[in-house]
Amino acid sequence: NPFEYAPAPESRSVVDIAPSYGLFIDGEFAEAADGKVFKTVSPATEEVLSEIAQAGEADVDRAVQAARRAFGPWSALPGAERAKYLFRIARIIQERSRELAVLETLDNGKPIKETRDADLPLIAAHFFYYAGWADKLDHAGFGPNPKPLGVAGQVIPWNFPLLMLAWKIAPALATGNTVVLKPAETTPLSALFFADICRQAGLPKGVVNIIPGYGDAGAALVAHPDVDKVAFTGSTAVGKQIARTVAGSKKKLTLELGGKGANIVFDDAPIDQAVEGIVNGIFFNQGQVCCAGSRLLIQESVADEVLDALKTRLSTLRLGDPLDKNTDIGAINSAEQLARITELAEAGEAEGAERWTAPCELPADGYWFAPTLFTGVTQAHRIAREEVFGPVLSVLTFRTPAEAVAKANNTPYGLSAGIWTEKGSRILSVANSLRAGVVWANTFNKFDPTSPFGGYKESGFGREGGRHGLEAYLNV
Ligand code: TXE
Repeated sequence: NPFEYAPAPESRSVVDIAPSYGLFIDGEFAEAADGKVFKTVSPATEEVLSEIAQAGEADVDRAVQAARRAFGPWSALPGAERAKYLFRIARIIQERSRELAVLETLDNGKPIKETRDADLPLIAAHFFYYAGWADKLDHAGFGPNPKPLGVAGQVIPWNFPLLMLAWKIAPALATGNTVVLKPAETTPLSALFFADICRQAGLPKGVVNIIPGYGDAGAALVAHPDVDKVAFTGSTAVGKQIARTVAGSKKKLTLELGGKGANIVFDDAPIDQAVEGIVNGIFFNQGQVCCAGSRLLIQESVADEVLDALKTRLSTLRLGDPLDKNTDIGAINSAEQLARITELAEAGEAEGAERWTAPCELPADGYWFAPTLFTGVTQAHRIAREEVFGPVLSVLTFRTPAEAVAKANNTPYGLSAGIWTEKGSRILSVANSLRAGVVWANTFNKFDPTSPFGGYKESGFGREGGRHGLEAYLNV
């Protein structure tokens, strides 16, 4: 029993969740115009955490109008003044990071180890980084005096709720835009706490508006005629729909969609290090990561060795209470996502791949999926082509570097890839041949606010992060 000696879970008491929350519009929390609400639950226990006002079309309109009114004065502030607000927000995030980490873990289901050590530090770093740009836009290489676009309508997913918010809001504010952001319906809480942080930082009202709701609210926001810029992270299907809505309008668009990343292990790779990277690549955040290394490509001569080491390592992972500091694998975010993962894993078996499941007990309540890998996968299998967005690794083999590259690129997606080899020359040649927005070498899932992130092909377009991330919010 892996839980027997586990120390006490991270204290839930550091976060005070109110029984209900309103929409954050024009600096105030308010009910939805039609009074609708929805519940957000903890995916690890199915306990209701809070009741949330559900935005409809009228609320979207109210929020966009508030952002429009705020745009004039906000964009007219000297960059150094906007920077002060962003620095203040970054510092408050740091001060409240324990509370936010516990909150995010409760609402999302991911291990506290991840929210505490990965999400929150990256979130604060993102605000610090873009705060630093706010007074230097004339020197960002876009020519003199680049101008903000106006009102940004931003729709984000549930896998990194507060980090995706940071990726969207920090560059938008630094460049002088105002924001209406719709968080995902299963993870609205950290965005609402962020609204409170905006108040704490004294951010002028209307500069940031947070409107929790479902896809219909996202669609209304994207279609609103007074929105100047749309930024979306989510499924490729919805991304395509948004592209159709925005087509022909004045709106600027960036899309960050799905992925099917290849993690390529060559025969000269440092195997122990590679195994850690493979585990991180697909089991971090239960595999609910757009840039997950969900396809493992192993050179044939080391395939058995790598798989043995991988199974041994996977057998040591602890699945369970996400608030326990020792937990490696938390809950799946929702019943719907669990159903999607289950369906694709069943398709893997039905199509003839061999399924291996890490030995672990699944808790009775909540949404859980044990770390799973499939061997004997061919390129035609659905689990080799479709994004599972869960803790499911598809293993393929290759003989030559050229074959590895061909297989890695044989996907409609192009977000991420990993290379494991001791040869520097091979890293360079393979990385240059991969059609992916990010290629990691001898590591995986490393993020930094200074690096642009985004996709090739159906993984979307536009870049977030780094200097390039500014461009998406400027007329240059
Ligand atoms: O995504 P949706 P879902 C992939 C992943 C996952 C699948 C489905 O493969 O299994 O998508 O997840 C809002 N107009 N990714 O259903 O529906 C929605 O309310 C405007 C990859 O959760 O795309 C939420 O806020 N907005 C991905 C956001 O879009 C709409 C992260 C994402 O939800 C809308 C998430 C509409 N018509 C899922 N319909 C990544 N790239 O990281 C829904 N939304």
